[in-house]
Amino acid sequence: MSKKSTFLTFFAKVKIRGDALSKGKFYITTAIDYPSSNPHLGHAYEKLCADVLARWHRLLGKEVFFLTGTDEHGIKIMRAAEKANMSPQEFVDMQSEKFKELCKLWNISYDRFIRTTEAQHIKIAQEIFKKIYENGDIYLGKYVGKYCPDCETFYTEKDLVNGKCPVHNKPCEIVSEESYFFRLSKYKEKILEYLEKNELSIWPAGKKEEIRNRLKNGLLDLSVSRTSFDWGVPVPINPKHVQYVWVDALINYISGIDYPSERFKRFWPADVHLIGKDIVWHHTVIWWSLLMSANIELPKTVLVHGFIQTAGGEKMSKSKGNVIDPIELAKRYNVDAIRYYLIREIPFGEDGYFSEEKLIERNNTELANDLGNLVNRTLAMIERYFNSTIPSGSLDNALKEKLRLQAIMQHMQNFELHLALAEIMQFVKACNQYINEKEPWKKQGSELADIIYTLAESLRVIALLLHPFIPTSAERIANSLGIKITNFEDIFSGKGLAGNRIEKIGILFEKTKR
Ligand code: ME8
Repeated sequence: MSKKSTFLTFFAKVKIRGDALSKGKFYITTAIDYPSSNPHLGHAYEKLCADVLARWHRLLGKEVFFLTGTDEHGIKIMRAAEKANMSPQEFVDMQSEKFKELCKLWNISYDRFIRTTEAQHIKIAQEIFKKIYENGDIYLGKYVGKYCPDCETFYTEKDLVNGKCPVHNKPCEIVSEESYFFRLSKYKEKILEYLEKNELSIWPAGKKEEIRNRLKNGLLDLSVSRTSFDWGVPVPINPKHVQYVWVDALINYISGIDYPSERFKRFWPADVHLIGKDIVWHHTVIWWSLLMSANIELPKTVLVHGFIQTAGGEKMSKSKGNVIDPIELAKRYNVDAIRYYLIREIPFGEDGYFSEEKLIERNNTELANDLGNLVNRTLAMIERYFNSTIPSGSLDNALKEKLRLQAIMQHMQNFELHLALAEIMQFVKACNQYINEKEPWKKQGSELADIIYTLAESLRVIALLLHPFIPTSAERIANSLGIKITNFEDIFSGKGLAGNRIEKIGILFEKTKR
């Protein structure tokens, strides 16, 4: 068997639920953020997790569409604009740029950034509303009840905690106005049935249980229009009303892929709607019912990440004013180090704390020491012993076996991003240990060539596997070996690295102090 095919053969053994490497599409969305104030770390974290998944599926060879954006209507935005002495449109134009800047700085590889004030979105939001109305699921009534403007959500007395919004711990406003209602109650049984039938409809399973229990307490029809302000999508059947901002916002997931065009047909249903734990109800009960009413297929998975809290354990949120500015953070630290830290530190699906000390610690030990040293030692040896050209050699089986590719694939498939990353870094450690044990500086001839070739090929696999997590650094490693990162198949079926000239890349991760 030729050397170049050894990793490929190994890779070919990896079969995850039969479809890991299948071609096909992967459509992933994040929540669209309220630009009523500046982006916070929770927004950045969500985009980061989606980016890791999007990049991973590109590596698998899938056609990926990654949608993110801003949710620009509603009373919360209107009030924020008033406070800033601007028109709502001027205000969201300014604010949405900050979310785009966040994406740029954090290297978020979205395919489309949607804004709900775009004409195309408004048109589609109106079409869907009309379709649901024509299907007999919308009727005119009067809403009298409690509303939290911070989460733009209606609450019943039962939902409140000590009479206050359960998310923001603030008193709700009393709303009493003519409103269109959506027959949400009609879909209760169908939603329960969908939850039963589809294993991955909501992940993690605990969140699914929460929705099931809440549903069992009953389901009321939903007020889907407002008349007391006008910053929203006009209701097509009665322009005195604007659409409830959540109905308008949820429709972004289909307007973002140009419903009902060819692109929509290609990518819908969404494979993953990635969201935070406070909006699971909206993305399951409300969204699924709207889709069912409009005769549109349901998304495959609503994937729920945890919340990032401040060191004191408080939930971080704009309305609480305890936010960490992810734009400022990205200017102070290597973005790959921030990305690495967040994914490695917080078990995906659980809440986690952000601590600058821990960020620095992981940067200095795992990235600068473990990964940086492996890259620098390997490149330095290729330069010194082989005049900067990767030698040909045989791969060391013992080291190769330490790459638990199957476990990594399985973790990614199970949304255990933190475990996948931990596994990859175990292999990095194993490579460093390999150098220490083999002592290449004491070897010569083919023995030395085998060690160096093994290290170069291992670095190539490491660069590829780390690419979704730390894309800039992974590309630097790949460039140093004279290769480009495309996808697994290309890399594993491409020719071996022997004969490639290396480029030294300097320090991959600087050690930092606070
Ligand atoms: O809810 N940690 O917008 P949003 C992690 N516009 N994630 C957090 C977080 C934290 N501390 N705080 C918020 C909205 N998030 C709506 C969504 S989608 C059709 C409309 C997450 O700006 C939150 O859970 O309040 C949500 O997924 C996203 O950030 C946007 O929150």
